[in-house]
Amino acid sequence: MGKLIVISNRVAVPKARGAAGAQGGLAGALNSALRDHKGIWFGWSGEESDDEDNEISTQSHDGVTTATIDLSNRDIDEYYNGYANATLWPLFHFRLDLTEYERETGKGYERVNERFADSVAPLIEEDDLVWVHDYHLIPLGERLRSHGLKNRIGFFLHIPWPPTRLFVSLPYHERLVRTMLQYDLVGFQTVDWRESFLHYCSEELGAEVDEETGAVTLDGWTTYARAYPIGIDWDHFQSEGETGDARQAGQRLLSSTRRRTAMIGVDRLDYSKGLPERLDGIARFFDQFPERVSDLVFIQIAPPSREDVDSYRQIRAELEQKAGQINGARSEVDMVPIRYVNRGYSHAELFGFFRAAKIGLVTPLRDGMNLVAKEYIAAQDPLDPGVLILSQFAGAALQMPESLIVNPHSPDDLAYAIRTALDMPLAERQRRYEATIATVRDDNVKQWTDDFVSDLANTGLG
Ligand code: ADQ
Repeated sequence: MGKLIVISNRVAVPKARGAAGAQGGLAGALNSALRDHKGIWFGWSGEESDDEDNEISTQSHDGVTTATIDLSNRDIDEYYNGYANATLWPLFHFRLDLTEYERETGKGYERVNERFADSVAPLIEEDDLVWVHDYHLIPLGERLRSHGLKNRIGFFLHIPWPPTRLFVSLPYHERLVRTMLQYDLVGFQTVDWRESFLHYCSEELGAEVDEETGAVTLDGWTTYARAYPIGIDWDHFQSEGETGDARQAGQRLLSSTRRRTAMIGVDRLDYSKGLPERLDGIARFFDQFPERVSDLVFIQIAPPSREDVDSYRQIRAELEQKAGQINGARSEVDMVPIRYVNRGYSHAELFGFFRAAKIGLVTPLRDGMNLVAKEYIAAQDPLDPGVLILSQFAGAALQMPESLIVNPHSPDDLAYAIRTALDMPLAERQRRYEATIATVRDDNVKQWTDDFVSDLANTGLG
């Protein structure tokens, strides 16, 4: 087998020699797979440049080469903020109300995918395996084939796949899915998203579909669709948890809550994460159980993201208003019930916060997987574990059914789950924790990378 070529919208470029080893999560796992295969990671640098003939910039560290290109202002606007994040992201998270359909951004998306293909194709050699990531780059495999590439090419979708009836609202939906059928292997987070994809292929494209093996055959070419649930970087996260930073963060949180139970939420500020609905559930809890207001402090950590997209600015304003209203009505001179923090923290600090918080609240309206749910469980003390309240609409719910599963749209459901978690006896907390920890530990991101890459290497071509 040749090299592994990973292609994603953004690339985590190691800043210094050895830095790749210190990365956690997806970047760390991909870097370790790339090191094993002497690979190349290609994508957008995150920089803007209007220089017409801007070139690939490459760096090599520890056997991994990163290769990046800059994008023009127009490319960023149409491809990234436009088609990827104002069309595909909301549609794939079932939010037709927020989905924008603009011809120009669709063209920009195709243009940037073509540009990615033009730039990366010369770096790919005959036996290399190519692994494309996520919704920004769905048509890239087909573009690479048009450059004559006969390599094994795989694609992994990190977000949900919508039901056929929603998906057909996308202009040129057939064209987009036909490009996916030029890959050898297409991976989804869960069997549910895979099933929706297979349904679309058979109903809308008339492809021959084998539900058992995931084989989709159209025009004489076979693509395999399979589920590969992503996990956390267990070893890295545990070692971060043993640092002084983690302990200090946990102590800082505990000493500030003064015997109240800390409940925590950690999410990118994104409407798919169900943050206003979460605050509605907490407000309902305070209304229904007024005698318990003094038992609880809720900490929501939510760093802003994608602020150039309208719907993201709106969700931020809505959240600030809701948190302000609840706190205005419920605060005492020495205590506010909701702490809302708009910044990021290191994984060590998050570990400390998760361990100190006896309830974890992960309630997306729709989520491909949700790694925060797994990180929360990974950080718990086995002798005195906290309780995870988890949305039935996160991919993670399929793997973690022993969490307190809730409907995030129902404030009553959330309020009831919070009360159940607050009162849950130690024996039941331990039973639920024991039932969940093995999947969080064993189905980790390293295993996920190995599974996908080995399946891709062993998939029949076409
Ligand atoms: P995201 O939507 O970004 O990922 P998630 O899976 O929860 O969602 O991953 C977020 C990561 O960012 C976690 O590792 C978390 O610790 C970190 N993070 C969040 N808030 C943070 C903060 N304030 N400070 C520091 N770190 C923070 C997409 C899909 C998911 C899918 C992942 C991986 O939407 O469904 O699980 O990709 O495939």
